[in-house]
Amino acid sequence: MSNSVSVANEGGVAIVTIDNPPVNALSFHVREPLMQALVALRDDASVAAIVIACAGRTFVAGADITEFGKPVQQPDLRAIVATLEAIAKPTVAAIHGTALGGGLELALGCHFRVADQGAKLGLPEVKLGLLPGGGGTVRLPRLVGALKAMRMIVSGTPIGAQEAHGTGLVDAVFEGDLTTHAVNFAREIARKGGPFTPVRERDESLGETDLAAFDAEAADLARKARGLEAPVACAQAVRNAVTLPFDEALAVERALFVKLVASDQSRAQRHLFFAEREAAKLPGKDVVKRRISRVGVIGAGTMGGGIAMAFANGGHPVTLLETSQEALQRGLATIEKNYAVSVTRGSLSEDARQQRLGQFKGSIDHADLGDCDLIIEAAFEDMAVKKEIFGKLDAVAKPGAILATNTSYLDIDEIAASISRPQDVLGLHFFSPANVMKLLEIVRAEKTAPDALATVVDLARRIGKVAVVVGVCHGFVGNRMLAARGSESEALLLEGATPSQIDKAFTDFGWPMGPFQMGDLAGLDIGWRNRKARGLTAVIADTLCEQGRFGQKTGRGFYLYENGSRTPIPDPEVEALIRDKAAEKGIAPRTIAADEIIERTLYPLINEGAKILEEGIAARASDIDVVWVNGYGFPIGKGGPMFWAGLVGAGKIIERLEYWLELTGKDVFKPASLLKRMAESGSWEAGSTA
Ligand code: T1G
Repeated sequence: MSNSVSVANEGGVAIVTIDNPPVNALSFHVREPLMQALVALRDDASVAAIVIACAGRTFVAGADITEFGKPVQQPDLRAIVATLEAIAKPTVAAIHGTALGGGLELALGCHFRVADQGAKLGLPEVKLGLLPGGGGTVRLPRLVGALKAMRMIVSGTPIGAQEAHGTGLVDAVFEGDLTTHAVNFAREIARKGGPFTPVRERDESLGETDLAAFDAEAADLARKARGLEAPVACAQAVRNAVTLPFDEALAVERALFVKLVASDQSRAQRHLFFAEREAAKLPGKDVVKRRISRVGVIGAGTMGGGIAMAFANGGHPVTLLETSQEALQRGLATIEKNYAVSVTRGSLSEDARQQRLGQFKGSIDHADLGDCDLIIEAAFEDMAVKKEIFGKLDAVAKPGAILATNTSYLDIDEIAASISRPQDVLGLHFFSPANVMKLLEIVRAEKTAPDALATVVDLARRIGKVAVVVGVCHGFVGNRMLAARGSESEALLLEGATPSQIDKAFTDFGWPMGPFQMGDLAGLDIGWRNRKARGLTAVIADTLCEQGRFGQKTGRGFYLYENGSRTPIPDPEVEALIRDKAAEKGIAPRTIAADEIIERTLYPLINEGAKILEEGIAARASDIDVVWVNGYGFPIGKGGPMFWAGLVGAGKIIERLEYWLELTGKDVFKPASLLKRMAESGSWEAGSTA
């Protein structure tokens, strides 16, 4: 056989083992010997049954995503599944780890599937801007029903082995040596004798499909897709499984797959898949990481409480420190309430709630942080306060403890220089709510030790965060670019655009919400405090804050929010205020098109990203995309600001930036030199040649 596929024979039951680390992707060097093995075993009269298993940590986790966009090498997955499904003798997939995408489709080509109790099964292609292209949209509904299949395929969320057994996706769940169980299962099936019905012929449940309910749910999912094509195609393909003959539905699935795999949206989402993994890779050789068990968090407010929950949720004991018992109890009460809400919603079991609450220890004495391996301060955003805290940590923290600040803006080199152990200092910039938002900007200060950095990058992944290592500058990567994106917001208002028009231009682009809705959600007072600290002004937002209009939390901001509702209602008072301020500045209002709004907000965003790359604050353009998709909701179908710049064309962006520079004279429109090099070379790699 080959290194990637081997065959053993146990008393007439053939075991085909796929071995393609790390996730047994169905690369060509797996597919070719796998097809040869299946054909040989099909024709081998001494073989009574066939088990397909995988070596390593998981069953096949999908097609090889790196092969997409390249010429398909035969046999492709569809040919393998067709051959497998036509085998008359019983075939059994032995599933452990994660059977995902093409892996589950391979298993659906078998008569039977058995799973380890810890296994997960799913069709996550939608997350890559695709749909299952190996028959999953037509076979899965035949086992679990059309509605369940649509939900699984449109969400891309895998299900556990027990649930899969309950829905008929797997035929047995085992504990212990899965392959032995699978061989015994296959032998028993062969002994009982056939015929063995392939999944393609098991369409008894499809007739019960309530198409009206299916269509209603599919329409709702399409609305939530916010312009993404794959979710809509997934639902359509599953519907075809109900309404069309098998082979016709399969042909439509293939046509949809071919269209999607060539689309910009899928290229963007595949870019993000690899970008997230690339972002966690540090230059240089591997270093020994420090051991992190107990985590100390200073500050039990919104950020500190969320950060504490993020670590408790990741299984770490947490010491939560506040300046007073009253503040500490308030913080702990908020944490308890948050967990209680999760239990009520059904997203957390009562046992898990108790277990997580048991991780917390409260204190108002810094000395109690002496046994912490990592301490994160989430105190008031003021340099003097941060330095005072780090001074105390320098005295009480154990040697080798990592000392992190959650600051959003402040100079971490300055904080590190104020204590005796700058090598242990770095930034962990969480995004609110810290127990929910995936992004974690890990700020590498000038003197941060490599092992400290590697330790927190690994720790981030283990607590379910998407880590991006960034350098020290005002606002690091995300917030610095956010300032550039917002630099024209007030000018656009004063020139005639309303908050609703600007926000609609953003949501039509694919953002979950526009800048003014986002400001009202986060609280306008945060930006107001930052501007005052830096001697900056924003005439509209400042005036709103002076009137106590901080956004949702005060029921009024750029919009009105009635009776605690989160639905923004345009406020004529705000629009009148904007008109008055414009008149004071002698600005005559005009109609502003959505394209202009996008140019004057997102092109400065990209330009600032180019400057950040030039300065080495971010190591890769794809790191910037990971920040913006995971921290700010940049539409995944556009791949992040830097990937999207490639779709728009750097040359066009430069031309428009220069137009607005000429008109406004503002620095945000001055094209970065790397943006110009991108226009020439087509690559963000500094100094790259085409
Ligand atoms: N193809 C190629 N490489 C892959 C891969 C894949 N399918 N999955 C993972 N890798 C690489 C990944 O880039 C990383 O590389 C290493 O494996 C470890 O991954 C026809 C069209 C399985 C849950 O979408 O969800 O089948 O960084 O860091 O955290 O219908 O990998 O080490 O160089 O993520 O333990 C459908 C994608 C494909 C599953 C494991 N399948 N993978 O998570 O490890 S499309 C998927 C995952 C398809 C068919 C369709 C996760 C994982 P490197 P990792 P992990």
